[in-house]
Amino acid sequence: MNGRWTGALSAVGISLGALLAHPASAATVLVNGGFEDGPAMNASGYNRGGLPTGWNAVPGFETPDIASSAYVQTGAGFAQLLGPQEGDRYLDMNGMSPTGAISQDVAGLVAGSAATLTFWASSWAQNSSGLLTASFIDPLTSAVIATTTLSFPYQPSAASSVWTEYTLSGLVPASGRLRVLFSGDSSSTARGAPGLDNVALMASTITTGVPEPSTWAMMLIGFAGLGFAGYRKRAAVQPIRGRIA
Ligand SMILES: [Ca+2]
Repeated sequence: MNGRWTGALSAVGISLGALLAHPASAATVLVNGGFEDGPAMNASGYNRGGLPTGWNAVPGFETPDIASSAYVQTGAGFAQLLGPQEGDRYLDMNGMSPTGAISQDVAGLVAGSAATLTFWASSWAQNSSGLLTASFIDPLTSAVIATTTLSFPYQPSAASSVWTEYTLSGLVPASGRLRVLFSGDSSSTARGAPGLDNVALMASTITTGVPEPSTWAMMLIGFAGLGFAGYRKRAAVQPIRGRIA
């Protein structure tokens, strides 16, 4: 196969590859990052032991609570607790006893691309100090790709508890999958782990389906190159036949 054919076929190959799978721009890929969807709240305005939609409980840990703004607003006895950072609900990482951990797996990401997790957390007023660990895990190998542990000091009142945004960055492993894991402080039984809300994962996703106009243009250029290479080959052969005749 001569160079022209190789080049033309390469162009077509790239185009077909782009047709089957091409990376899109970075997108938010987590489900229910604001913890707004999940089991119904009880009469006191919270859910204990139920999982938010899209999230998994991590074996070995208790399921965290879902707390809502109603919980905070249920009379003066709850005024020391924490309101949501976003929407009507957030997650109480204290869990039932003594702590909790949740995770969500995401697939179809571009291997080697950068992923950025953002989330908001805050101390619970009048609880003890506590820890929150956020991690990226490769679901296939269980390797820890990136992790950060945050400390939340004791706060005397709800007014002194402030939601703060945090970031975790890492590279998508060869599997194209990421597990986002949050775990509370397991060393304390004094309900010290913080509230968690408004979690988002920005990552490049591999998309399939109808190609974009630019992809069609690449394919047409590739096929045109293939036809042109065939024409040049026939044109180059013709004079040789002439001499033989
Ligand atoms: Ca929320």
